[in-house]
Amino acid sequence: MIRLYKEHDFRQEENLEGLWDFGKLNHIDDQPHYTHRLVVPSCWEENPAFYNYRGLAVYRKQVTLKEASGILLNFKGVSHTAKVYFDDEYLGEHYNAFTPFSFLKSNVEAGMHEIKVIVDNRFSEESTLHLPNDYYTYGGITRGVRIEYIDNVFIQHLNFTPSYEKNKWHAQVSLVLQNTSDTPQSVQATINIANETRHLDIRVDENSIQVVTENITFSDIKPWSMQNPNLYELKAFLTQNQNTLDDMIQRVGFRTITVDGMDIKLNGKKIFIKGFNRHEDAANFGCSLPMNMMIKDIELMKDMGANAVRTCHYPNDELFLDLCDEYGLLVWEESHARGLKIDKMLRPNFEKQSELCIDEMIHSHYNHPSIFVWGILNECASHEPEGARMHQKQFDQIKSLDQSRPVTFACDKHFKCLCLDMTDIVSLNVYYNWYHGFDVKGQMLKELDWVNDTTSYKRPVIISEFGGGAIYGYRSPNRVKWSEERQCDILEECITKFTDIDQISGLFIWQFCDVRVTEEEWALSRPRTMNNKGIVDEYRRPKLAYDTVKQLWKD
Ligand code: ADA
Repeated sequence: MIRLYKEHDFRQEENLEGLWDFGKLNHIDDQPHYTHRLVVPSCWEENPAFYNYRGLAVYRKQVTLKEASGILLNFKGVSHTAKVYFDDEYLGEHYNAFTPFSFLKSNVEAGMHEIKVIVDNRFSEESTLHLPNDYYTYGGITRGVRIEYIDNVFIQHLNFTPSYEKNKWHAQVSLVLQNTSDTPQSVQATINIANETRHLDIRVDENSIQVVTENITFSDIKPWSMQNPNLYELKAFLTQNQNTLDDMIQRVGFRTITVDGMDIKLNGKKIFIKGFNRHEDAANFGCSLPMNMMIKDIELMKDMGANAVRTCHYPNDELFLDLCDEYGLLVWEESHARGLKIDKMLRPNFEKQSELCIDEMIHSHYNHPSIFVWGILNECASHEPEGARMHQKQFDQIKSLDQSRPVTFACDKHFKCLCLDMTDIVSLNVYYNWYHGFDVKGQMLKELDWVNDTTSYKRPVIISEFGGGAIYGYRSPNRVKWSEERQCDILEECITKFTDIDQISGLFIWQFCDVRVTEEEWALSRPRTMNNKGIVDEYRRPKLAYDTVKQLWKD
């Protein structure tokens, strides 16, 4: 399953999940030799022949068109670089495992065709976001793939921006149309949501993209909230001379997220975030989690009393975001970056790879009501002038794409960061009593004094990471580090003390589950070559801290 709901009633699409031909490649120009059949979506590391394979590989799939048509080849995620061919015609390349991308091809004739994808998960100077790290870069076509059949004028995006003024719900609906023909096209668009319908006559110039927006005021709306995550279907369809050309459905929610003084407000009411940092990683699935695993994770987080999840450190699968919309779980979605020092941020590809990730993240995830904040650049060089320039540039890019959500980044450059004033919400990664021994409340109050001295106005603070490691099953009466007991002690003290501080508007525990890390650079500081700070292990087996968190957050 690619999405939780049907995005089209009219547009024909085919889900291409299933077994694809697969083979390792030693060089990009090698003739493919298909030795295996691998499931799409999945990680090749789940096949015993490729447990630790970091390299090039090729996938192949045949598709049959019943009639001539334009096509969109839609990939939800390929880890980490894809080169896509259609009948051996090179369509293009995409970098980054965590954002969706599409290739368009007009006038494809009826009959059998071949899709070939060369996948690369190697580390190199050119790969500035996927590098040896405290999480694993898997290999493969790790999220869903589908082929969509389009006419020469089709709907590229359908965006929904809710607002609430003068006791009424309003929304700006924007329709992005693309005309792939060499002649201007006049079409009629119909937009329907919550018993409101609008008709628009639109002319789209040849080979161009046209954006039209419509402002609608509503009566009798059920808002989206954590307790009542009410969703609506926003539908748009295109006709030309009474013939239907295309359609698109987006599931949306009426809610507002605002920052007011030191408070984060959902629909005008102050909220306190109780969240987990969650990598997309599980035993037997790698980063390619099926829907039942996603639901299990959400149920476990909610069982512990959480109301939020941070997609550390990259955009998540749209299916997971659909589930968060339905379950009323708030999401801090983050563009892809973790722990980059200034030399890594100064690599030639860094800024364009980051910019593309942000662009694709916001264009594809804009409509999810569960996303309450956009995050960037986790623990990067925010204390360096050049690093600060790049933080500002990325925040400016986000604000140009979305003025409806606050922005933040998880900072670990304590007492020396240059970027806190660029945020709407300050977020701090602190590992009190794991990496450093501190008087938890005293140290946090000291840090907040520094935060308030270096920012132009007082704003909400989120503790975006805190916690400690525990090896599942390691119990010790002396409560030493790596015992489950010590993890409980650290979490109990931090949750209790941080919650007691008025300016702190939320907490994200590091982390929900144990995850695989790269052996390079990380194995010696990560027992099992895993990050073991999970509250559950990679099999979702709860550690002692599960009940500690549940008592504090749920009970
Ligand atoms: C950092 C980082 C996380 C993880 C964590 C840890 O805060 O943001 O990705 O590496 O430390 O486990 O030490």
